[in-house]
Amino acid sequence: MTRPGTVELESLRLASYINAVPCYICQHPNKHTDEFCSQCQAPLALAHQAANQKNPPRLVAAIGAAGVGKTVYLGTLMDMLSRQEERLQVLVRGAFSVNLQQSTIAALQQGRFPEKTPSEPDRWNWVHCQIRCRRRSKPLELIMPDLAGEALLEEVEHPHTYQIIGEFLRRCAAALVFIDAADLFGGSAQQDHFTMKLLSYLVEVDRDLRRGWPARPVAIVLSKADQCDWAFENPTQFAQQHASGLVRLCRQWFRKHHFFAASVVGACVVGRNAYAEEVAVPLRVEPRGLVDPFLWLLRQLYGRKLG
Ligand SMILES: Nc1nc2c(ncn2[C@@H]2O[C@H](COP(=O)(O)OP(=O)(O)OP(=O)(O)O)[C@@H](O)[C@H]2O)c(=O)[nH]1
Ligand SMILES: [Mg+2]
Ligand SMILES: [Zn+2]
Repeated sequence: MTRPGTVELESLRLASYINAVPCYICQHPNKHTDEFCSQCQAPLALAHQAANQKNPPRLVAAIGAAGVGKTVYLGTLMDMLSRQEERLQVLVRGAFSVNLQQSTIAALQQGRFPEKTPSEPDRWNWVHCQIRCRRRSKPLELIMPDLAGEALLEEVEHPHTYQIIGEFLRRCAAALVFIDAADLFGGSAQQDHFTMKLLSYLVEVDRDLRRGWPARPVAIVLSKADQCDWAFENPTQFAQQHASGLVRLCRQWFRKHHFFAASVVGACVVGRNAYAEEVAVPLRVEPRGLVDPFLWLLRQLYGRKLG
């Protein structure tokens, strides 16, 4: 018996690609009306915004284990930079790019940390920002998504689970790699191991010595440094002492890398949420060292032109 069904005519399928929008991350052609790429789930708003640009936006990765502080760092950094009037002016492009700073700042103002980033790619916040500096007439454009640490771990352990992560990291121009300084200080080797796996994954994605990751700038950010103040005094020495494997790997593979220490809050206490679970409660928002890694990356990417 033949079952009734609907078969899309080949001519109709081809017609739908005449106005196709190539995804900005994986280049897959999508329907103009789609919100997310059907292949990798990146928002098509990125492709629409980039379409009218002479200089296509460059991709910057912010990566690290789950709970390392990526969301808090990115949201606060974007909020600080978009208010700054001197040196460098940052303008966040498109309403969907504002979500990250809005939700982070709202949470911190209410005396809590923002929610964990969901693993589903269509729920990630993608920041597309325009950077104006004195010495350049043309603005620079960057795209930085706030990826979920759990999705990163899954992709690193089982490559191709999250196609979007592989495609994105292959095309990135630079990376901010986060490692939890408080955990390292507490003697945990987990952070060191995961970050080493993550950096090895980057090299696997593109190991070309001239254009691949060995030549791209990598800023390693020791996050939550408020918990171990001396990380601020000498971040490289701190890393050597508490994450020696990572330091060795960086020296071996990444020609342009630098260690930084950063923290968003001045201090935290342990409180309880509505389900009586223990959670960290930020006492004061007191950002330290947030802008330096970002500025360093920009200088590596744009050199003297940055001003
Ligand atoms: N002491 C201190 N704790 C921080 C800081 N930033 C983040 N935290 C703590 O780290 C937790 C996780 O921060 P997030 O920014 O959500 O971490 P994430 O890397 O985005 O995690 P995923 O979304 O799971 O990938 C927060 O809930 C806080 O408890 C900081 O600057 N200092
Ligand atoms: Mg997050
Ligand atoms: Zn895609």
